[in-house]
Formats: sequence, C-alpha cells, structure tokens
Amino acid sequence: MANYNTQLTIDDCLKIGTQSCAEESQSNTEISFFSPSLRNSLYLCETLRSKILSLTINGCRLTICGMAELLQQLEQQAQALGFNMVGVVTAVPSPNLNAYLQWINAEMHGQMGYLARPDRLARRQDLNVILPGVQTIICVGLEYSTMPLPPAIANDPSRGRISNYAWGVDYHDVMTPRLEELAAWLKTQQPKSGVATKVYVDTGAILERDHAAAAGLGFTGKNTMLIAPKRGSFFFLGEILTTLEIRDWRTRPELVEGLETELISNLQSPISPMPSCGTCRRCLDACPTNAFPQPYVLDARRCISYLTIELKGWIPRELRPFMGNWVYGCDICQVVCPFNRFARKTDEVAFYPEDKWDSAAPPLLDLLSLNEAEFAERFAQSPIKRIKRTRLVRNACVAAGNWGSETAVPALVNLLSDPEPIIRGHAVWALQQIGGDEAELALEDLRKVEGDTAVLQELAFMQEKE
Ligand code: B12
Ligand code: SF4
Ligand code: SF4
Repeated sequence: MANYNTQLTIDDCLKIGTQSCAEESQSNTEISFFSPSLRNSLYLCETLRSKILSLTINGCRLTICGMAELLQQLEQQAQALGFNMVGVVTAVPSPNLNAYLQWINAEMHGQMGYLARPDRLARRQDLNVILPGVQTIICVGLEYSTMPLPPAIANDPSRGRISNYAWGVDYHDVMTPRLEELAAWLKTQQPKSGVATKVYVDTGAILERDHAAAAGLGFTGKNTMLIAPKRGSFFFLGEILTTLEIRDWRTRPELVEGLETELISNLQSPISPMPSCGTCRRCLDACPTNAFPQPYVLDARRCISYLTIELKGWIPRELRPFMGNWVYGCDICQVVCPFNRFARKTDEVAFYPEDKWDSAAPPLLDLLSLNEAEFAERFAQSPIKRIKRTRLVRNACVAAGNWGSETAVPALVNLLSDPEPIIRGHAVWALQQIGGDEAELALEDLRKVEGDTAVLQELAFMQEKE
C-alpha cells in the first residue's frame, strides 16, 4: 500500500479514491476524502464545486472535501457528540510557555510534581514529543453548569460545598470516549493516509487553556480561567492532537490572503475580537485565600481547589480558617465573574446531581462519618473518588471547624481514633476551633495515647495557644 502523507492533493484524492471505489464490491458506497488543497472549496461556485468534489465510479460515490467542509463537518460531529465548542489551531507550543516556566520556578505548583517533571516540560515545549508529526490541535469545550445553588444551601455552614464541576459523573469519563469517537471519525476523512491522533482531557502535558484560547474558544481571565464571551467559564476542555493538517481561516486570517476576492466575499469572521477583563478585578478581590499574587497568576498552593483536591498531606493551619465550608474544589472566582451571567445550563445529563442539594452540598455530619465502603459506593462515578476517603474526611474536618458548632463534636471525637493520622490531626484542629467541655476532654484523652508526631504537633498547638 502506498504510504500517503496527510497533505493529500486533489490529484492524490482522485487517485486513491478511484482505486478504492474500483475495489468496492458493493455499490452505493460513499467514500470521502479531505484535501487541504481544497481549503476554501465551500466558497467556489456551485458548478465548479460539484465537478471537483463529487463523482460516481463503479456505483460508488466519491466526495473530496476541502478545508471549509472539513471544519463544518468537524463542528457538526463535535456537536452531535454533545460538545458545545470546537476550534482548531496549529500545533505549536503555547506563546505563554515562559509564564508557565516562571510559575514552576516560583514553585507555585506546590505538590503537583508532575507539572514540573522534565519529561512533561519537554512535551509542553515541543508537541512532537507527544505525537511525532503533530500538525493540529482540535480543542473542544463542554459546559457543566447545572443549577444555581440557593444561597440558603450554599451558605449553610453545616453543609460541605462541592465545586459545581463535581456534582455529577466524572468529566474525564464523559469526555474521553466521545473525543476518541471524534478522533476515529477524523481518521476516516483521510483513509489510508495514516492520520495519527492523541486524545487528552485534563491530564495531558499541554497548556489546555492557552491552546483553546488560540483556537478561538475564549480569552484568559485574570482568574486564569478560559472565558467564552457568550458562555462564561463553566466548561471543561479536551483536545485531539493530530498529524492531519487542518487550518481554520477564522483563527488564521492570513490563510485567506491571496485568494480571489469573489471566492471569499461571503466570508465573515465568526470570531469577533475577544473581550478582556478590562478594569474588573472581582475575582482577585473575592478569593478567600488570597491566591492571586497578581492578575493572571494563581499560586496553586493557596487555592482551595488545590488544598482540597491535590494536596495530599496536611492543610496549612493558617489557610484553614479561610476555606469556609468548601470540601471539594472552589467556584468563588468564577461565580463572581460577570461573564458567568451568560453561563447556560448544560444539556449534559451526566453532570446533573443525583441527590440535588445533597450531591452539591452534603451535610458535614454525613461526610464525617463516612467509612471506606460507603465512600467507594457513594463516589464511584464522581471525580471525588480520586481524592479517596482520607482527603475528603480531612476536608470535612476543616469545614466543621469553620462551622464551629458543637453539633459536630461527637462525629469529630469519633475521628480521633481514626487509623489515618491526617484525619485525627484535622479533627483535633476542628475540635480546638469549636471548643467546649466535650471537645477538650476528648483532646486531653488523645494527648495521653497519641503516638504520631504530626498529630502531637496539632495537639501542642492548642496548648501553646492556652
Ligand atoms: C494544575 C491545574 C489546576 C491547579 C492550578 C490552576 C492554575 N490556574 O494553574 C489547581 C488545582 C489550583 C486547579 C484549579 C482549578 N481548575 Co484546573 N487544571 C490544572 C491543569 C491540569 C494544568 C493547568 C496549568 O498548566 N497551570 C499552569 C499555570 C501557569 O497556567 P495558568 O494558570 O492557566 O496560566 C496561564 C495564563 O494565565 C497565561 N498568562 C500568564 N500571564 C498572562 C497575562 C495575560 C495578559 C494573559 C492573557 C495570559 C497570561 O499563561 C499561563 C501559562 O499558560 C489544567 C489542565 C491542563 N492540562 O491544562 C486544569 C484546568 C485548567 N482546570 C480546570 C478547572 C475547571 C479548574 C477549577 C475550576 C476546578 C474547581 N472548581 O475547583 C479550578 C479553577 C482555579 C483557577 N482559577 O484556575 C479546567 C479549566 C477550564 C476553563 N474553562 O478554563 C482545566 C483546563 C481542566 C479541563 N480540562 O477542563 N487546576
Ligand atoms: S478557586 Fe477559590 S481559592 Fe482558588 S483561586 Fe479561585 S477563589 Fe481562590
Ligand atoms: S471577575 Fe472580572 S477580572 Fe476576574 S476573570 Fe471575570 S471579568 Fe476578569
């Protein structure tokens, strides 16, 4: 079999297509090819287009589509798979790579060591390390906003708040198979040409937001979120890296230069110039842990999302009082953003909470009493399963300390005998915050038997305070 590269000319398409049609035993088969040479064919006059683009050989219909048709079909396929946004961009390293390296050098990634690994940095610097010959990144967005949380629920300190993105099924599980399906479809657009693809949702060593911004999906906010002007920022990102060259004149206007004007006269850029944050700084001022040292830079080590999800060990004592009742992620710098007035309810049923308020803001007493088996069952489908019981109960202890109600004391006292030192230690902190006879007696008892140094330090902290 000839080894065709991905840059098929119209002649290549005709040659391979004619051969494939001749080989087809069944009539009424449809074979379609994509040729970048036909980049603007949608805008050719109808007669010329029908001559070039479609012919029937041996009962088999052969269609050769150009760049514009491919983009149109890509959009349709992506939409049919439930994605709300799609864009393509040339696979070059992010122009903000330096900002990223500075962020790593300043150690703002905290314990997320994978972000600083030399092999992962190499991938961000050269996307060919991920996929040799990569030409294009197809970026998709999937909205996840489901329902507004009534203030009475959101601000109820007896409940632990879960970030909106984690109310339903894990987005990695929802998006990955669909992106793989989209990648499989893409490969059919140039059969026999060996198109390679690589699918990522969140976990890839690429700067997803920067590439998506370059693909026209939105702009970077001061809160570092990718914001779509008419949709806000409550959406996930996913990508297909591919060796197929797809160029979109909408994000690469230079591509249309030199074309006959009448061919492009009906083209109008659908991507209007992106807005920006302007003088707004609501997110920066609203962040309870002061995690933005400057606009567009987030010190992950102070972010509640990092503290509740990524941080494996002890939550720094000085930050605990500012975490409020968040037990998994945080939405504050998005909720205050004026662009999120445009956020729509997602059509994705998988993201809707099963138990309405209890999935979005479960009672803290329920979380404090979770055992391993209950945790595994309750969060089997949810992204929360990733942090395991220890981190979730640790977070619930901090939220209970901030709640400050004696109602939580019996559940916290129970946790003083938990096998996990991190849970015992955070329960100690919560009981110190709440105070009262029952809490103090239990802490006295623990002091006599505790053998773990870190837990003893938590206990000592209270004595120092006294
Ligand atoms: C590590 C990580 C985190 C870390 C660090 C966050 C961060 N801001 O970097 C933590 C755990 C804190 C986190 C939290 C959240 N995350 Co997160 N996270 C990631 C991950 C895996 C890598 C991000 C990264 O590389 N950060 C490195 C830093 C340096 O990048 P950056 O902050 O984006 O900064 C860039 C720009 O600000 C720009 N820049 C710098 N200066 C300037 C100046 C100007 C003027 C401009 C325009 C740009 C600019 O350059 C920087 C480098 O590219 C991505 C997935 C991925 N592979 O990309 C998801 C991802 C960014 N996270 C996501 C989500 C949903 C969240 C949360 C909302 C979850 C939650 N509710 O708790 C929060 C939001 C917090 C926030 N405000 O960012 C989504 C974001 C979708 C979107 N619409 O933007 C992503 C893309 C995952 C996904 N596939 O959907 N996350
Ligand atoms: S997610 Fe919450 S803690 Fe993190 S930067 Fe935004 S407001 Fe601050
Ligand atoms: S709150 Fe204001 S400053 Fe922050 S991202 Fe939104 S528009 Fe930009």
